[in-house]
Amino acid sequence: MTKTFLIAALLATTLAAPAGAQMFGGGDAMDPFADADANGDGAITRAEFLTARSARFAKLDRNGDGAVARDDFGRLLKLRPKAGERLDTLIEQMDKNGDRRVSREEFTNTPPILFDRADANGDGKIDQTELAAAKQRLETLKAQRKG
Ligand SMILES: [Ca+2]
Ligand SMILES: [Ca+2]
Ligand SMILES: [Ca+2]
Repeated sequence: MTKTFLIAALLATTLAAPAGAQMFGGGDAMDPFADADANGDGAITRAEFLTARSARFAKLDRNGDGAVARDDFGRLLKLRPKAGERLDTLIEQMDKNGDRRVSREEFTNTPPILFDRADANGDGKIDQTELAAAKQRLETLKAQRKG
């Protein structure tokens, strides 16, 4: 497993615990595949994935200042300091200019590693079987972290 994939997976799961989901008003913003199938044909194309990711940025940037940073998660981080530590790590990895904030450009320019991993047969879309396998891998990662 590549380091980059691990980071992407952590980003997808770090704040996905139920407590976090309530804080964010639903878990969709944290699920990299949620609502991605825009045309409802049961498969997620690369374009659909990228569009969904872009929309997710807007949800993560809760204070709407154009960057995802600690101040977007103030209340949650007080309740869950460990989530805050992980968030710091993720910001470090995605923050290319070192201002400790992940701009929309930094967020969306990250290669869609999760998509490429999930598209096991490389046909440019994630079908239901591949989606189930990808979610299973994320669950396994989460379980390992709780370890
Ligand atoms: Ca589709
Ligand atoms: Ca923000
Ligand atoms: Ca595929």
